[in-house]
Amino acid sequence: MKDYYRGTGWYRKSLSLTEKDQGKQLFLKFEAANQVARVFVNGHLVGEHKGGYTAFTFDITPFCSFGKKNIIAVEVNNASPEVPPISGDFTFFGGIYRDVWLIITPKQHLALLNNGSGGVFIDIPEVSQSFASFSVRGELKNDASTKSEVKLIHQIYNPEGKIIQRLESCVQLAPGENKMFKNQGKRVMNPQLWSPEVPTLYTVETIIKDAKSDQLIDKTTNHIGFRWYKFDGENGFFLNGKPYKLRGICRHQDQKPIGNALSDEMHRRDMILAKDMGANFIRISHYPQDEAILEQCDKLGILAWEEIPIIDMVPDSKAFEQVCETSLREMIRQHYNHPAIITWGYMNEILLATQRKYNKEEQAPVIKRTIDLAKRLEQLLKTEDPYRLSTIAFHGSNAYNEVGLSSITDVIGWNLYQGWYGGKFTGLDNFLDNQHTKYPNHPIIISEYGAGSDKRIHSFAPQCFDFSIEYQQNYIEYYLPAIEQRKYISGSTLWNFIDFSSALRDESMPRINNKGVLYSDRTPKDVFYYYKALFRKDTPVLHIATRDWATRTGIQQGDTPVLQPIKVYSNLDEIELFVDGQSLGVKKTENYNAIWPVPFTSGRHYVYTKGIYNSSIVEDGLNIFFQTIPEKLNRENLKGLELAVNVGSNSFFTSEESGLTWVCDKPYTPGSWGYVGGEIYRPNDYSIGTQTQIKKTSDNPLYQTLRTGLEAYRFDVPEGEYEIELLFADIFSTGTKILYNIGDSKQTGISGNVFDIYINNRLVDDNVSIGEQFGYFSAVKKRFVVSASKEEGICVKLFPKVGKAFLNGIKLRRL
Ligand code: GCB
Ligand code: CA
Repeated sequence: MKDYYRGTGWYRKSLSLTEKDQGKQLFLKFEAANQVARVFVNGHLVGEHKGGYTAFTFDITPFCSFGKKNIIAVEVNNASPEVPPISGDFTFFGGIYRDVWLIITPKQHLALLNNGSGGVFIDIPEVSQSFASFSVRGELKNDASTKSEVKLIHQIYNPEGKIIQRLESCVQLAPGENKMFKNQGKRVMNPQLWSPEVPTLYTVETIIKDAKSDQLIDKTTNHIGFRWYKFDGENGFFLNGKPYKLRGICRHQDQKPIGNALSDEMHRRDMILAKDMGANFIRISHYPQDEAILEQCDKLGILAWEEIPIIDMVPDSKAFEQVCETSLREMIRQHYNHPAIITWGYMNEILLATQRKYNKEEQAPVIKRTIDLAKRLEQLLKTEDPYRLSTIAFHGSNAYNEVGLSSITDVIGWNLYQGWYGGKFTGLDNFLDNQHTKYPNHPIIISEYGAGSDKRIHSFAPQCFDFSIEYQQNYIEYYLPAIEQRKYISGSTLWNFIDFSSALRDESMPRINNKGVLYSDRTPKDVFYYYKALFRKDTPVLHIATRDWATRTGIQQGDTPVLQPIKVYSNLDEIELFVDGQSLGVKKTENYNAIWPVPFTSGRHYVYTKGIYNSSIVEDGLNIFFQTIPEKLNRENLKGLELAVNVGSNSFFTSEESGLTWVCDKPYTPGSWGYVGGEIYRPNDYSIGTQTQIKKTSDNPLYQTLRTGLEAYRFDVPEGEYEIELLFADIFSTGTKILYNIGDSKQTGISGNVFDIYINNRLVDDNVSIGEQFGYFSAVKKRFVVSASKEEGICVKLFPKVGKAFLNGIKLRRL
């Protein structure tokens, strides 16, 4: 829902504690609750936490009763103006959505109240081929009313599981004392390095024992990795001393229809998919995510950038800035030990809303507080973690350089959408080369690039913002080589790995941002295999790129088979394609694909491809179900035909509900069918139709395009009885023409178009005013039974009375 619930929700749980638990210390750890949580035990407020994406821990011991039931109540609110983000292109699902732990420790224990962290931090100030140095720090807490003496032990295991070091010390703890420790390890000589190719992990076990009895009291385990890296403005990224391209993804944490409440295995599955695609880098966007993600990145070898969600604009609120600082500290402490993380981030497109909302003068104070906050966060980040770098993501505006934001962090991320939110693909090259010439020392990551796609939409003339699968492929096939070619670009993270929930978005799939290369259910789109072909050299990739369009329709001239291109993504040099057993020839791949024009007739066809990798055969095959639509209409080919046309569009649209395909529009020629007069409705020069949701239909894209100023729609059919269905939605509007402007619902209909409808010169409907009569942005179908005449078949004429006539779709069926 666009207007989803933002407010308070309550959770309640009873917890039975026995006498045995008395004398222990009890903690509740919430891995996350969005956005503000207040925790009560037996009616007492234990604590409050602000921030929806980081963990927090409370000591509940003083509020518990032993030998009976305890009531834990949690109030969570997802409507706080103090908690970042205040806006953003994703749904702020509320509530407790990650795991909650009850942790029971003895009175002496490793401190657990340090910003939701595990409490033990392993610093690795130096790593090289020859040695790595490290130390372990943390705090010990004595919650008893008596003093105590404990042994603190750290055992370091090598990747083979052998103890290579043991650090032991004795610690005296006064009653109630919280004591810091920092233990320096010995150098690890010739460390086995961690890398995406070989993600080698060492283990650090931290143990406390009673000094006298030697009994185990508390224990925690951390995994660490030894690697070093740098970003260079001229030469890009380096890992363990070698140039290394960061090939990455951005990932949101939701999955339809469960929102944010993914299980750990679902998080881990996403990282397995990323690894399978060949990614070696992830931008954990736009907020800290589940521990399971980081754990999996360490294990699989995926470098990571993790960030806190300060998005669009910094509001004038001290409380907000306070939460930003807390969230940054929590994120860093909670994920400090993960070798996967190389950079921390804290802002995304922070001048975007500022620029849109305010004029130049009004912007000054907003920009000032943004820069002040960025500087404070940068300092905090470096204090918290002197060994990692900082990154910030900008949208494609030079303002970030002008106001000085680009010189605050170590690395700059550019979110670039040339050829999507306006402009042309080549705008990407121009922007980047220009930036690099002007600021050659700025290390650059392309922190976002992407295009939406909807598997119901296909086109042989794909164009910007048509949401066709083919346009997304073209976009990505252009961007990725452009990024790969430039040595100075450290890497990129595509937007987005998976289609995700964005409540305010309309477009072709309302409530979904469909720029994913996987659908929300994690099925890969075909373009996933383009990435895989380009990213992976260690395995053969051969994929017929038409799983997204295996049920096809085509307009057929006479009896000649319909030629339609079939693309294969592959990292092999040469591949061959077969259709129904016939070879269509061997082709060399170019930019990891090859395309064949394939002749189709109605029915099922088996498409098969093969190639050779390391002297063994690699193959792929699938069935394509093809339906022809006659170009010329005669008595025979009309039988059983439902001729449906997506008027005002170059795209085929297949309804998910009925399975019917609405073919792309075409001009009328004698003997055939098509439109007469008018033009495709374009609100601006780079997109078509409207992006606003159409009510009363699930076939949004069909109604989102139309032909305006249309004079007639003709079908040269033989005599007989037919059913004609006309589809309308009045999508003309005032208001913004900016494409990336989600949440702006102020679009209002303006049309005032009034027209009469004639079919074969008979008035069938008069003074039709779609918007006025049926509501703007609302789907309407009008169906008529008509007799075709010998002279003109069927001719639907639209006569404007006020403004212009228009039509969004039309369907013909012989009765
Ligand atoms: C962006 C934002 C991201 C959006 C994306 C989009 O620049 O950083 O949050 O989801 O564009 O799809 O428009
Ligand atoms: Ca249409």
